[in-house]
Amino acid sequence: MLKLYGSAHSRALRVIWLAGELGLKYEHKEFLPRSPETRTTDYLALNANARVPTLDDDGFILSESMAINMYLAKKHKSPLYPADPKLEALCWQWSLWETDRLDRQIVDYVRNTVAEKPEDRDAAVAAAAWKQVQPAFDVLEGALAKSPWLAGPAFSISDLNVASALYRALSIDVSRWPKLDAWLRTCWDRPAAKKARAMREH
Ligand SMILES: N[C@@H](CCC(=O)N[C@@H](CS)C(=O)NCC(=O)O)C(=O)O
Repeated sequence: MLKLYGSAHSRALRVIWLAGELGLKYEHKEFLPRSPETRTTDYLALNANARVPTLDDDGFILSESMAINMYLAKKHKSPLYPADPKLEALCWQWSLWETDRLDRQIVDYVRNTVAEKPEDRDAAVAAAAWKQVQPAFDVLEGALAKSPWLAGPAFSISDLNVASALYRALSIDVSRWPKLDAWLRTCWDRPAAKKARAMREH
């Protein structure tokens, strides 16, 4: 039995999107970040970080959203997971790059500019985050100017992992990076992405 811990209001969003692409059935424990459910002894035994998402695949326990997506796509022999080791490596490269360069930064920027109530925003946090988001967006723009997809000739787990992590960028103006803008919207236009997004925004 496959079980996913983590609400669509968390980084589980990217796993929900992938599960939709793969047509997987799973039990969904919609735990919110920092909720009491993530602090129980049972949950801490699955994920000592007390964070979401966590995957339980018939007793195989995995955390880290990017690793979960790579695992599921590979295990289910998805066309989204390239067989060519070089393209596979590019998928790892972009997923790790996103985690390092943008994962926290884009959330900090968007929360402190548009997502939170004005009284809860911190302009200094937003400014510091934006300083990091801009060069990372330049890198993506450069890559997407050379190729419409991040790893190989078609949409892959690489695009899914990076675009899903950029969910927050959907609510800001990124037209300064036209390739990134178009790519992000194309990725999020996929039926599984729209379904995942609807779960978050309903
Ligand atoms: N690198 C981890 C990050 C997991 C993470 O930070 N999840 C957030 C929700 S999006 C969380 O559970 N936060 C709870 C906390 O900070 O205590 C991943 O990608 O899975």
